[in-house]
Amino acid sequence: MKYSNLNDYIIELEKQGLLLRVKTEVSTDLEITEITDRMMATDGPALLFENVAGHTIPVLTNLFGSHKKMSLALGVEDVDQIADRISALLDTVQNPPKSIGAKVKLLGELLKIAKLSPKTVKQAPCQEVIHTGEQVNLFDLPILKNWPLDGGKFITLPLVITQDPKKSSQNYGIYRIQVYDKNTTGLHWQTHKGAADHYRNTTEKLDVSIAIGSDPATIWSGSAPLPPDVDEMLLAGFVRNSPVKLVKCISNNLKVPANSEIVIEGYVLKNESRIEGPFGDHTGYYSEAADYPVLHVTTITHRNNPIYPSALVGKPPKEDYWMGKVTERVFLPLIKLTLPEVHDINMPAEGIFHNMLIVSIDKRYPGQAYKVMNGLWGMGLLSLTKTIVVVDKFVDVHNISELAWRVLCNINYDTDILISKGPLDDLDHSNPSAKFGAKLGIDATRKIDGEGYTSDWPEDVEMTEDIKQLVDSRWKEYGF
Ligand SMILES: Cc1cc2nc3c(=O)[nH]c(=O)nc-3n(C[C@H](O)[C@H](O)[C@H](O)COP(=O)(O)O)c2cc1C
Ligand SMILES: [Mn+2]
Repeated sequence: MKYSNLNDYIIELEKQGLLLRVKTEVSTDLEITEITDRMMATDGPALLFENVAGHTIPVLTNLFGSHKKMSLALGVEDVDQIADRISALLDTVQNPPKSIGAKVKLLGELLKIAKLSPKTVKQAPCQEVIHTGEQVNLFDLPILKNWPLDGGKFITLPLVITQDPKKSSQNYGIYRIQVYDKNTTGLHWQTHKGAADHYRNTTEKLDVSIAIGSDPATIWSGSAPLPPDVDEMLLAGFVRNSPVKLVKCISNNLKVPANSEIVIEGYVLKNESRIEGPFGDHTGYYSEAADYPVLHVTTITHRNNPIYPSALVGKPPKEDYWMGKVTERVFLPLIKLTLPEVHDINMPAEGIFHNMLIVSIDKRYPGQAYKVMNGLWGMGLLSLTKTIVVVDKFVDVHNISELAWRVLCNINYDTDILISKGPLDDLDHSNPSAKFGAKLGIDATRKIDGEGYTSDWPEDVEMTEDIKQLVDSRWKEYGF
């Protein structure tokens, strides 16, 4: 395990020259956003604002704002290493070994996973200071107003914890929180998210706890779209290589990461809602104000000297892009379990995740591109994807120039387009009947027998290997 808490990560960032401490007094009202936005745009360091007007708690921003920081945050050279560990594990489970020695090794691997399950502890740093009842005041926290037309102050990096009333498993999701007054907030869990499902299953009252600031793997795991009832803390434990320690909350029975900086405990009532938003969202537009459940805060606990982390979203790419890129890499091996022909995927920044997914496939039979589109549209939060573009395995999905060339050449608008239907992301503002609507699938693969293509598919323009070798060997002779 690389980091036992957020401060360990700050120390590492500083060691790597990836953190700046800002000692000048700054305001939580737009100023920190503008400074952070400029730093993020130039691939700058994380920022620790130590002198926040009206507050004693420092604010940490841009903690995840690049591929390099995300790798450092998850304790690896490159985030692909985590995907490789998942692939290796799936491989051993899918192809159980025959020899006794290898079987013992597999058992060892599985036991290691069991050891990475979250553990409950009795005492926790996040409960060093406890505020209950009249002492609860959300305005003590240096919560930012991010963009000029925002409806108020928003907590943008909270780990929101709920439990399905019908089950024992907890869900962890990052859903922004708007502060209404000193002890009530909005809770922006969107229709298709884990907590929204728990709320739908609630008859009267649902307990909610919110952990702010933990070790980076634990924070990130809240953004991972795991299937319902798969514990985000097991994923965090796997990434950290060490189990997450949880502690029971003071005023409800939920468990929160013990190493959190700040914890907000409370409950929501069924059938109580209030206007939440507008908010300068990760789409680059303000998301519309709409009704969301109201959190009644019962208790706030924190460390002796807490740090308040905040994520900046807005016109892409922002911090959510880098967090989501890790998810894209980590989930690729899991997508391949169901759709083995998938070679690679890319969710480009401009597509803000739900608007575009580009997928390359090893195509073997007619119509396979449509199988893959339909498969993806049936898979968890990928069901919200508005546009899916399918290309052949040899196309580099991360090279948008190559991709545009291939797609524009290959596509026949009469035959290669599928307009389908399904759920849409709550943040999609293009469709008047939000949350449900049209999707576009583009089959830009090479057409084969059985797909109604009657000519021979043209060859790529390429030089022969022998001429390349000849020119290689004579290169000096040409006198360049
Ligand atoms: C910085 C950041 C902010 C986010 N804000 C929200 C939000 O306000 N509402 C929401 O539903 N999802 C939000 N998400 C996306 C969810 O965290 C993500 O969909 C995750 O899978 C939710 O967990 P769940 O699958 O357990 O519901 C945000 C993600 C990030 C990285
Ligand atoms: Mn979940």
